[in-house]
Formats: sequence, structure tokens, C-alpha cells
Amino acid sequence: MIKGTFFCIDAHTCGNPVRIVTSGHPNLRGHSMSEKRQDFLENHDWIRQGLMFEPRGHDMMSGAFIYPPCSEDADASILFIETSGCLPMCGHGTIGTVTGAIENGLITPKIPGQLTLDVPAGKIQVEYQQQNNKVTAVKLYNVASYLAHQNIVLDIPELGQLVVDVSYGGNYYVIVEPQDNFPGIDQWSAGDILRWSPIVRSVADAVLECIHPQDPTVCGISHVLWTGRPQNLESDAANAVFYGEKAIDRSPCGTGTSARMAQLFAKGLLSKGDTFTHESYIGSQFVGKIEDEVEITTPAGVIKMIKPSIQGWAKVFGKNCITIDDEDPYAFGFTV
Ligand code: PYC
Repeated sequence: MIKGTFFCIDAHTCGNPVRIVTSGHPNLRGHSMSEKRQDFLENHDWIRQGLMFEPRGHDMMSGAFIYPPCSEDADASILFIETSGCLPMCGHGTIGTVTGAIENGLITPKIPGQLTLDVPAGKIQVEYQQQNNKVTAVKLYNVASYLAHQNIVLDIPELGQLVVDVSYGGNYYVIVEPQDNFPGIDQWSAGDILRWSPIVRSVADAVLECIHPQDPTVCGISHVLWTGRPQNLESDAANAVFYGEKAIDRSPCGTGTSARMAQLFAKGLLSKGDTFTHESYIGSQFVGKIEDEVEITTPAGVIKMIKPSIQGWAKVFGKNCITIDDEDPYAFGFTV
């Protein structure tokens, strides 16, 4: 029996896929996108599994559902779906979703060229540029980002010790810079990154508490951001961001770039107003900027955060209609 039919717009943001689902949305319980994300994960996760995993998707697949706004001043809401689950925030996903949505009339902005969006991690603002009905650039003003842990020594079986930081940019990232047991991404193969990342993530997650001070459902380390020498002279830094079980982000990763800027800001290596051109594993670039500094008061004290922005581009390349039929043995995907 057909369990669901989903019309989709397929796009990529700087190389990483974004599947914008335009029909078949489940009705989600909750008032905020954070509550709706929990409801989706508890009651509708088969849709994500069917649309993201092989044979309809692949290891890097990610996508989004656009929902009506949850708050009065927003234009729309986004629920992110990925092979790894439903991320609280996804930068490349936002850039791709805004591009596909504006080009296809799926969102009507209150102010042309600007959007306010509710996402599970909070509220974000977007500015986009258009030429001949194509969106040419998207700048997103991300959620407040901060360095959560610094100079943590992890014992990684067979690899040895790694000194890492953990930073939040909409998701929590372990950040690994070149050191004795890691020569930099330019010296490692994709196979090395895929081999060591899940181990580093689980060791870090077991010893470090990462719970967002304003929303405890945003918790746990989901990504590993490895750094190294960029390929392009005009890039300030390069990364290989690992997510899910086997994915290296093909885009420079919006939440990862926000987390990296928060880390560099906390260490005095970036200041308010600075820009930061971040390069992905395939050489594509986002331009980040530290727009502002903010302080959040929590029961444990005051946390200094940054308000980062990320600018990038996306291209729409296809439309399709995907069915999930529960008589198909691979209706809900598989991993190898
Ligand atoms: O751009 O934030 C991002 C992202 C998260 C996972 C893959 N891309």
C-alpha cells in the first residue's frame, strides 16, 4: 500500500544536496518548531527514512519541509530532515530551501528579499538576491553561537590523544585542528575522516555535556569538524564536516562555520565585524561574518555568544515525485 506521496524539488547548496518536500506534510503537534520536531521524530520518522536513505536518497542526503510560521513575525517555518535525524538547524539546508522556495513561489515574503523563519533551534533571518527569477545569493543570520568546551583531551583508541574544542552553531561540533595525531584534512583521505569521525564523536559525547541553555531538546554532539589547509588562496580556513554515519558535507556547512567562528571569537582570533571565508571538502565557499556579540544569562552564569551570518548559493536542478510503498522491502531505506 502507498503510505505517502511526496513531490520534491531537488537542489544543492555549494555541492551538498537539499530535497525540498512540497507535499505530503504530516500535521505536527506543538506550538514551536522545537516541539514539532519532537513530534515528527516520535510519530512520522518513516518519512525521513524513506526520503533520505538509499535507494531514494544516499549518505549525504538532506532536505526540508516548509511549514506555516509558528510566530507572528515569521514568514514560514522549516523542519530539516537528514540521514542523521532532524537537525535543530541546518545552514546549507536553509540556503537551498530558500532558493527553491522563492524560485517556485512556495513562500511569499512580507518584505521582498527578506525572510524571518522559525526553525527548531530558534528564529533566523534571511536576505536573498534575485536575478531573472533565479536566487543568486542567500545570507542567513543564524542563531546565537558559542564555544561550549575548550582544550579537551580525548583518548581515541588506536589513534591516540586529540585535543579538541566543542562549539555550538545550531548543532554541537567537535572541532579538531592539526596536531600530533592529526596532520590536517589536506593530509588525510576521505576514508580516514569517515573512519575516525564516529569514534571521536562518541568519545566526546560520552565525556562532555552539551545541552543548549535555552532548549534542552537541543543537545548532544552530532558533528565533527576537522580543519586543515584550504585549496583556495582567498579562503581563511577549510573543513571536512562529518555528520550522520557516513557523510562528509560537500558544502562548507553553515552551522559548522557558525560554530567555528564562535570558537575563534572566544579564543580572540576573530572579532565582531570580521568576515571568515570557509572552504568545504570540495573547495566550495561560504562567507561568514560575526555580526554581533550577545550575552545569555543562564542559571549557571552568563554565556558570551556571537550572532553569525553565513552567505552562500544554491542551484535547483530537478523536480520529482517519490512514493513510499510499504510493500517495497526498502520502503524505509537501508544503510550498508
Ligand atoms: O550547513 O549546517 C549545515 C549542515 C549541517 C549538516 C550538513 N550541513
